[in-house]
Amino acid sequence: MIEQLDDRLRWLSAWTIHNANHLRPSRDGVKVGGHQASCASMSTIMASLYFAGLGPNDRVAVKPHAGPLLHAIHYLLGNQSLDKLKGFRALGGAQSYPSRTKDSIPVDFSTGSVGLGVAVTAFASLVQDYLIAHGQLPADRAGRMIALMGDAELDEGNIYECLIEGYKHNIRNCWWVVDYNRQSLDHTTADRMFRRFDDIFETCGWRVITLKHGKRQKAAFLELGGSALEAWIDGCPNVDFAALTYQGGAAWRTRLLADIGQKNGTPALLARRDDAELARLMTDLGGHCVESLLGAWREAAASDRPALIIAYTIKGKGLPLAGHKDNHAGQMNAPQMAALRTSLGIAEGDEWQPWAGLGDNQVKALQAFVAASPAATLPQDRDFSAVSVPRIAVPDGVEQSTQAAFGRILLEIAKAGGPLSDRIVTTSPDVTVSTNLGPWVNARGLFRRAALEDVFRAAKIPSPQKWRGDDAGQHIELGIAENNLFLMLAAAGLAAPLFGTRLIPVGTVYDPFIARGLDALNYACYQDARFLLVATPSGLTLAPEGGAHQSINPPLIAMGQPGLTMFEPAYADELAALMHWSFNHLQEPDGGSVYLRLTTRNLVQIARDNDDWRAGSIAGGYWLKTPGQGAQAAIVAMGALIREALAAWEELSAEVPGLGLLVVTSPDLLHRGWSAAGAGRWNGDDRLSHIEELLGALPAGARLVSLLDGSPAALSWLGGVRGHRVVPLGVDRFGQTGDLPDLYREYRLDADAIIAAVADALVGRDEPARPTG
Ligand SMILES: Cc1ncc(C[n+]2csc(CCOP(=O)(O)OP(=O)(O)O)c2C)c(N)n1
Ligand SMILES: [Mg+2]
Repeated sequence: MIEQLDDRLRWLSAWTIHNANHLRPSRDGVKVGGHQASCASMSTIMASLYFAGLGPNDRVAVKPHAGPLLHAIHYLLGNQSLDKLKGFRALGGAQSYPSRTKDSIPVDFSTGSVGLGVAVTAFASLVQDYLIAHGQLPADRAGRMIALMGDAELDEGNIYECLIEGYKHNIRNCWWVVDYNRQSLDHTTADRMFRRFDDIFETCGWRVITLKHGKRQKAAFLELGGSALEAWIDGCPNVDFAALTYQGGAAWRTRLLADIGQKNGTPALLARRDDAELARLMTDLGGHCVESLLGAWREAAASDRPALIIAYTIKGKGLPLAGHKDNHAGQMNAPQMAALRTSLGIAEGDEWQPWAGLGDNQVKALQAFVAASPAATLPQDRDFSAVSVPRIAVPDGVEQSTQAAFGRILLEIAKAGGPLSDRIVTTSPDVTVSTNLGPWVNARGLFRRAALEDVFRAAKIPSPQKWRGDDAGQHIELGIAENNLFLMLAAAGLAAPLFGTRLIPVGTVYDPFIARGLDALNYACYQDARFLLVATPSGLTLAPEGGAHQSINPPLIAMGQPGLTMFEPAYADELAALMHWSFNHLQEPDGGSVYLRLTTRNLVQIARDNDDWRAGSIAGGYWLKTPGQGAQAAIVAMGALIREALAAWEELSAEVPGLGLLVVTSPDLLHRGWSAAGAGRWNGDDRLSHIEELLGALPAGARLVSLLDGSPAALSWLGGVRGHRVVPLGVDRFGQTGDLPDLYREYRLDADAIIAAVADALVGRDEPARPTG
């Protein structure tokens, strides 16, 4: 049965790709693409897993370029429509790579950027254990978090960072199944890695199950001359094996006779098989052998220790592309597709019929088998309820930094107890203390499945950090690898749909090192994981720490990142309002994740005489000093530099009548609102965006001086909103060590620089000379 389903999957995946590339009319001449060889490599693995090996709560990340196989499985199940298959890689059709958010079939984890879809399963198994330990998931609902991966994914560094972290946390119920075809995109892979992966994974506590030979090969090895054949296969370089696979039976025979023809029994062993049978034998590797695969699933299921299953395969198995080193994006031509179709007994015109070419009884038996298989009851996204968010009090303190305020707000949440505090799970890549999460951890403890004593405390050695660890703890301590932070946030941020419990993940990181985990951050957002990212300290304001730690471009990164809303508050009351908003936003159906860019710089807090700032700061900005009638200019400032902006404003306000001071809390929200309002106008919606409203308070000819501790481009676009000329101040060179007065002067961020910029703008000195003539 599974062999027949394997054939169906291989056919349907190839046909889906063929249809999209060669039969569907093309309007633009752009190659559609798709990976027939990568699918054929994995069809037996997927057929045996989905139709036999999966448990009821197992979740699977599917190798990106095997996406068409997943669609084919759901097509056989009746979950995927013919229209979507025909629309593979077209707008609204089946996605190129499995997507949680855009595919209509259930996709447990999105994949696409290789390596990340693998590692996220390790973190998902950690999240599953966290939920079980916290009584939020019954232990008997635990499933395996499974990654079906290409062997080239083993080259990604994030795999090994995650392996180390997984070992530290003693993860379980995680399987990684390697489609070990020894080919990547460009070429065959290095022989020198043979058995190295086993060593690496075993060292990290994994069981390694290797499926090298299929049952045909195993039987042949028992024949006279078979052991010579086995030794030859085991010693054959990857590239030779691939080339011979492509060349086929006659080439295998010539080579084998030349290499082992003198061994006792081997010529007869070869002679008993015609070329086609010999080719079948030589490519009968473990990953194409249903019996071997079923055995592997059973073996892996026998323990909850993580398992690496190395399934040897042929890239393009069963297709004329098999083994060719260039087959990654290779596609069969029409005659080759027709030959494949005929070999499966599928009549022309019946290509999309799920069971074409099979007799009635066979079809009935297959349908019954599929209906009774694990694929018929795959876990769906779970229902979950929202966590109510209580009022968040503003921390006391005439002078405080946003980073300190963040730590105090979390501590108050921890002390207050209640649903929000119970669902928050914090995590940090070795910067828990220096991002001010320490007090929260003191209150809520480290998460450890096995209790961890606080040795320093027991020995009465004074320390502000009192960290016990047990399975009730709520802080997941990570090593320094930032990439793991984002994969952790991705997994915890999917707890609601995957496990039915909304977690509120809060991750802290140094702002410049967001860049270290950027693709994983993008990956988390791409699949709509929900979390709060707190990045601190930030900017040149980190003065003595120097240029390697001073972040410049994160505001631009955030503006370019869908699914993530960035704020950089200046005052503690803004932060409290924004955290309240964020905890709700990351739970809303069409909400998203939030990034708070915070600073260690103390600012004197301001007394508010009304509440307008609150709605404004959540919308991205507000007038701290409303411009007067006929104002000639306004200062626009963000975050830590609000102090310099205020000082400049005080000095200038007498001379520049009506001078305004706009506090921007989110260039990201303002820009998105502006773009959306522009798009809305095409559709007849004339509503103004928040920034259009705000800048509407200024006369047309007024000038803006913008200021942030980061790339000036994050605010310079403001000039495009209503046509006000902008002088953008900010950081566009690497920073250096220094104290704040020196650095702010050097980088033109101090009050004098702002005053000079306003003066220049008013007399037009900032304008380029007009062309003459
Ligand atoms: C991070 C990243 N880099 C590059 C690519 C482009 N890419 C897609 S598949 C692939 C090779 C994959 O080889 P392997 O994982 O062995 O898969 P298979 O042989 O099964 O196709 C590459 C380089 C990608 N998708 N993601
Ligand atoms: Mg490969």
